[in-house]
Amino acid sequence: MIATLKFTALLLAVVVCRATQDYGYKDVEEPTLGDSQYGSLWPLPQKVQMSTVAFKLSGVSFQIVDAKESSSGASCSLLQNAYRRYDEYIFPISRMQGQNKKKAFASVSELQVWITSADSECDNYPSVTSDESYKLSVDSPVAVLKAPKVWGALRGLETFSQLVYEDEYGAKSINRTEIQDFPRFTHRGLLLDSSRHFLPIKVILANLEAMAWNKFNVFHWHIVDDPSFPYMSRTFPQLSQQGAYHPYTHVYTPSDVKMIIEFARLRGIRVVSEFDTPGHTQSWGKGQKDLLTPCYSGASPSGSFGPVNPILNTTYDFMAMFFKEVSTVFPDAYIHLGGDEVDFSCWKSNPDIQKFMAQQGFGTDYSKLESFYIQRLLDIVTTTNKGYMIWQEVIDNGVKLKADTLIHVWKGNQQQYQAEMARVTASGYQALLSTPWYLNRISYGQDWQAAYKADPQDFNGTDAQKKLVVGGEACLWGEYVDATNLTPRLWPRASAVGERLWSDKDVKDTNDAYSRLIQHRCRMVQRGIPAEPLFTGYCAHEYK
Ligand code: CP6
Repeated sequence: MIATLKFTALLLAVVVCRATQDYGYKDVEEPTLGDSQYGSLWPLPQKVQMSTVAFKLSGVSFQIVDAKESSSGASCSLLQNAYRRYDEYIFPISRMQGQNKKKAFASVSELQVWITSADSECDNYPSVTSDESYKLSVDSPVAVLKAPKVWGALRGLETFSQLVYEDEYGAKSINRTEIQDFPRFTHRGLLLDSSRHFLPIKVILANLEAMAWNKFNVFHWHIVDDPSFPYMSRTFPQLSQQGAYHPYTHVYTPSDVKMIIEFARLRGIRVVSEFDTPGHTQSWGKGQKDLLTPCYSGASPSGSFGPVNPILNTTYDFMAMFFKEVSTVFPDAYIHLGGDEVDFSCWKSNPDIQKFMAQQGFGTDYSKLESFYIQRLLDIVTTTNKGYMIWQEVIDNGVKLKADTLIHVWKGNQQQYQAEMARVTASGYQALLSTPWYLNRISYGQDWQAAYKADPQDFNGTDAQKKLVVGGEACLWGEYVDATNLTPRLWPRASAVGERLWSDKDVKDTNDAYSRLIQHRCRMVQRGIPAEPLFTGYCAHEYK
């Protein structure tokens, strides 16, 4: 391993000299590549004590088992499932590989998983308050993973698998280690957009898997938008029949959605759906007559449609029925209601809307009309007992929100988004940051570093304000992304966001991160996720 790194460092030195030429782009320097004392751990746990004493993981007999004191065991399929998964990550090819059957070395024969709290939450859905903490103690002859709930056990299993490495003979090894770990932020999300391009279920599942490796815990499913409506609604089947790219092949059926939610649950990931209104709704209009505002050209309708029509009672009747369904299909306590980028030009052109504006005393301030719509929508969703998330425009327009609303900040440059985080939290709302993590944007060079350096609590505000920051989300908008390029565009750049949201705020040494991330990326590739390279180099497993 060390020899490999030295060789890579040499290569690096050669390339760094060449990178001084001006190619017309602002290049980000490659960090110095050395060995991290933390091996390939990613994201870095809160507290790690790693010794140089190494044990063999006996390939013949090593197993992950329930500790006998554990409050959860054989009947918990979430755990049994996870044991099988991690066993396969640790021994992907053959359990016999490089093994000395006579046990000549000190070895670790078991990882005992001990759920310490009386209620393991095995059959629950993960939630905002789920306890993801765990303690991991690796010693010979057994390693012990202690967690109050299954959610911490899942995180700890991932960490354990990351501690395992191959010695020079290819035998699985692990060092004596003590880890205490918990997340810095409760909301560590990833947005995928299945409207601009339909995302096949297996792509979504593969990325949920990769999310778990990076300790993400929220899948923000931007499921419908202007171009297509792939969500198959039981109440309004015509929405996807008319609005999807294809009514049978490019839709998510109720059982597809169920499967995705269960796959995510087994990995401690919440699924928060977004049904964005009143803008971004062109595809809704195809299957739901009179939902969208007819735009006018002069005195007559132009034939095109704008945002949801906010002046009709039928609109709110529809929304009430639609969100009642959505609230039962998606078990999470939160729904994302969108509210971003509402284009006023169509509303302005429509004489009925103009009349309504006058009646309501809105003058010509169309943001008042938008707020009127959102206010009524929020009242509807409140009756379903869900909390909501909303894009920042809604609060920018002055809508009154429930105290537990989450404001999703996505706009502006660094100075602007930091001011917005300060504003949102000063108003007492919880905030979620995405602006620096638009991974759909690409550039030449190491842009993971900019993502890595951004910090959601980095703004001028009191401690109370900082506490209102629940985390952030990496976003992969789908205009230029489909099944062919989604995964490598996302990983390992999303991993940088994963560490920022999980690890301590003082974990920001980019050289150390670089060394761990290169190995973490190779591990993702080895586990079957085509994560793109960070720079020149190779993965040890490529030659096996
Ligand atoms: N779709 C929706 C989008 C975007 C937003 N909402 C978006 C805006 C700017 C960029 C990328 C995506 N495609 N519904 C903004 C929240 Cl750069």
